[in-house]
Amino acid sequence: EKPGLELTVVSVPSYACQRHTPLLHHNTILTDALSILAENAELSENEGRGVAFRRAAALLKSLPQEVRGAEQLRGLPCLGEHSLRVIKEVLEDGVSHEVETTTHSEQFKAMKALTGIFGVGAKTADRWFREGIHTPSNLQRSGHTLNRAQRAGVCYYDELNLPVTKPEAVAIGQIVERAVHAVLPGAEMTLIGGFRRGKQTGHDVDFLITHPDEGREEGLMPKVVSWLEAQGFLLYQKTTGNSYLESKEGPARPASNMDRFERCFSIFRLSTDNEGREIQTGREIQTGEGPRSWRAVRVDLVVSPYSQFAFALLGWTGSKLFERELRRWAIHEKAMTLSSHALYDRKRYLRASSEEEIFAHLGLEYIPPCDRNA
Ligand code: DCP
Ligand code: MG
Repeated sequence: EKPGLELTVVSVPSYACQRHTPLLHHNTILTDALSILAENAELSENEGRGVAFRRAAALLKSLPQEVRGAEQLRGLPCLGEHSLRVIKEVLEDGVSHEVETTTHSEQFKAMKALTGIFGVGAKTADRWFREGIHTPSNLQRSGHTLNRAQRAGVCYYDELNLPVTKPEAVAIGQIVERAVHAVLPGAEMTLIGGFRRGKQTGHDVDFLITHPDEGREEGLMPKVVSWLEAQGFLLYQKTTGNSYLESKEGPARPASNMDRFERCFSIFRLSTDNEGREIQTGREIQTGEGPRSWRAVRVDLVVSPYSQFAFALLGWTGSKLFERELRRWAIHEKAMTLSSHALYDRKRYLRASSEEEIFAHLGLEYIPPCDRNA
């Protein structure tokens, strides 16, 4: 063995929720390759395969050094046969044949382009692909009837595929805060999702809203949405109601991983005009009709009762794989069920008012949001 190549890792735990995974890490070339294969598997609705690649990538993201040779990977968990093969190829040749073939494949490109339309999932995109529709313009010419979300998705396609910057997220946050305080004084708003994990860009901006007096948050979402609509901040919105059943023993046990909070999927109209009132993101959007002074931004709003706030915060901070790993840890290692609403030790509801308490209930070391980038 070549000297100096051995990683100074004694052991790496196998669940991503047991590890610190920073945003910036040492193995981007490898994780980019694995992420392409994960994405392709997800677009082909092969969830198991997607998760396997995501777990392998997450393991590499948590390593303290760059991997230079396959021998350094001996004894590490989460690296399946297929992932190892891809990693070795990239280490030896600089590229993986399978990754190259995938990124150049017509199907992958079309599926990415079509699922890049807001309101279009893998199933719909696949159906259209089989009909010979490969791009949003193919779709527009096809004469297909689109639903309201998809029409907005096509209309703002380019902008919604432009990363949302941190200053834009902050500007949106100021607007949402004004809305929330206008309709319910004392309500609290927290930035969640990727931006809470320290990301500098995102595909959307996510916010969690609550009120310290339990019950006051009920019916809050329609009021927030009406205020935003009246002020002309919304290009699109779809609100789904809270369908969560509560009993004296605490929130109902999760029937699935689906959240049942009051939720609003929206597209904001964010002013980018430096002459504009409060928002100064200084970004000019080019359209077919020339430049304009606002851009469309995807924004997700979630309302949670105060008693469930810590669970909602933990469940909505992500990353998606980190969340999945937390739930897997809870079930398989602790015989507990975790959701964005509650944690149950068999039948017993475990109360928590902070993320730290939830990690403690789960017997896990606390991992701060910036280290949940699995
Ligand atoms: N989430 C989840 N499962 C879902 C939807 C959301 O676990 N089906 C959680 C984890 C995500 C968070 O909510 O991190 C926000 O969802 P996003 O899709 O917005 O993901 P991110 O904010 O992490 O990424 P991006 O920067 O692309 O918005
Ligand atoms: Mg997000």
